[in-house]
Amino acid sequence: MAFELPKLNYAFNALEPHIDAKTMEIHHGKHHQAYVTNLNAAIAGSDTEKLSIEDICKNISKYPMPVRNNGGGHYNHSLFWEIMAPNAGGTPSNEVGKAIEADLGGFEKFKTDFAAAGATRFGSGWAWLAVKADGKLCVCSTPNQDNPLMDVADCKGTPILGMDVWEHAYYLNYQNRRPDYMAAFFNVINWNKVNELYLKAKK
Ligand code: MN3
Repeated sequence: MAFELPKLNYAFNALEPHIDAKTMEIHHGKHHQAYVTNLNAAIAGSDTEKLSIEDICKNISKYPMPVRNNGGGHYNHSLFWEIMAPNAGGTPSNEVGKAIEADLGGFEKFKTDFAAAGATRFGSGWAWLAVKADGKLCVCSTPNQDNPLMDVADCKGTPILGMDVWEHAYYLNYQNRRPDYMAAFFNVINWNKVNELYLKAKK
């Protein structure tokens, strides 16, 4: 088995009331598990099994669509679980918070731009905060399970924060109210983890 479903660092109900337990249970145990199972099936017996998910994403144009969709799904969700936490949110004052001020015109503007990236993504996809090759932050979105690591992405960089705007991420609790889900998401962002990823990406 090349890839495995990562364990959550918190209980399914730990992000309530912002993200409900049933959504977390299905999202992690069914959706993410399916990406892992389908990725493993797509690469079974090939040398791709020896690669990291990051390296697969970086050269995704060389792979068939099942690897792009399920490999992206595995990478994106593994990041997603880590950048959320109970008793989180707020305004970051750490290094990434300072970089948001310097590179993105301040935290309020970042919130507006990040929500707009999620709101204007038609259908399914992700909104991202990423570190570009020049070390500066950027906000963007990708369709389906693509991400900024992929060589096919319109916006390229190292993702440090991702927001899933597929309906399966919010429909049980928020139905069609994607903006309400996105507003709630800001209450569970684990800025300590985002900062850790920011510092690592800057190296
Ligand atoms: Mn999802």
